[in-house]
Amino acid sequence: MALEKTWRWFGWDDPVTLKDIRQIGIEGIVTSLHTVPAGEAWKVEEINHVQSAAKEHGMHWSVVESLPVAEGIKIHSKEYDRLAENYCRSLRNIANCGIDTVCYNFMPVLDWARTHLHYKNERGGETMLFDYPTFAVFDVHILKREHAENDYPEHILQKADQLAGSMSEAEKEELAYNIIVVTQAFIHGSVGGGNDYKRRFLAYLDTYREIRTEQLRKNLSLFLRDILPVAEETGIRMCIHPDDPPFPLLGLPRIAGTADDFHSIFSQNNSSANALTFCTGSLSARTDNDVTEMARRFADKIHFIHLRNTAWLTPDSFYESGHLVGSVDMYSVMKILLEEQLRREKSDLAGKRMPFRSDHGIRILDDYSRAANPGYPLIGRLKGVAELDGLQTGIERALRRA
Ligand code: DNO
Repeated sequence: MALEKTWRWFGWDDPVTLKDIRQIGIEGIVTSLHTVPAGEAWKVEEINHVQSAAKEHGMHWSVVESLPVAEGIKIHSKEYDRLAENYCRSLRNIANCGIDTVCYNFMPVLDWARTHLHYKNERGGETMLFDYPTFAVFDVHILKREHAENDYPEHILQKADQLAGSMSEAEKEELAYNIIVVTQAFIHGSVGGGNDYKRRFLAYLDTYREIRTEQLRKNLSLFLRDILPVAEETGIRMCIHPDDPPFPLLGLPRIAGTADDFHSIFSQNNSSANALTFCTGSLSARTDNDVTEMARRFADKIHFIHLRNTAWLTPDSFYESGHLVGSVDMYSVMKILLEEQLRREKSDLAGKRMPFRSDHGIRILDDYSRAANPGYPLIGRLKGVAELDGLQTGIERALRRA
């Protein structure tokens, strides 16, 4: 009944090798074709190359994270038909290579956002933090986005003014570079590096000028209308990843952060192809999200799981607090997930598998001597998967007895 243990691998440049991952006791790899730009179709040979490597190491390619959704799909541009067609072609090829689970997100321009990548927690480990006033510094004082100040409450703007006054030019540059490039580049970021990355970023934001919440919802519906039939036909479970953080940023709409959002997405098409990546860390970054209740409500829609925790430093900032400790009641969430896994096994449902990965990790010990993408240190994630696996082993044993 245990959930499948998976690990995000960034390909052959990843300092953590497939051999290392296998030693951890991982069963499935979570990865993407990181060199194929968003919007282009994935080729069978390239997918098979990764699948064979995973298999040679006693694992399999469990989940595609992500098959990126091009900006032209999110804004439903003139390019839409070609992009949607390529997306469907990729899905067919992914299915041909024996993969049945695909994670994607529908966040405009920025995938996830953090303002501090090296925040020291109380034990001296390094983690990531999102501070709303610092984010306002980035938007209002550094990018100087037109009318940005209309998108923040007064108390945040005041704090941002003070902060901006105390930051050096180099610190401001680093903040912008981290948000636009460092946290995005390794996951199919739209903007990329180079000297004029801020200008290009603003140009991307501008393409959303006419797109408010309802329009973005509509664009997601059109995308699902076109790709879900292919997912159904090929047996792929399309798992939308929650917005991270789950509230609007930069004046852009966010439409996948609350129970109501997911209800509206799933009520459009109730097949198992229209599914959820249950990311406890992302969902917990909103105090009105009851993460345990969301796990219960959407259990049958969950086909991929990211487990991590967050804690509030101030009412306007949260940090990643590890895996078991924080505002998410990980015991209750894990119990619900295992009960769902058991239910699927008993009812012999297709799509039984519920792969999870320890999402992100705190940088500790040897992590300081090894390069890693933000959030993906080896030892911190290894600690996470060990803790989570211990938790699931205990709960599983108790459920079986009952
Ligand atoms: C960062 C992650 C994101 C997430 C994708 C899913 O660590 O939270 O890269 O996996 O947005 O589509």
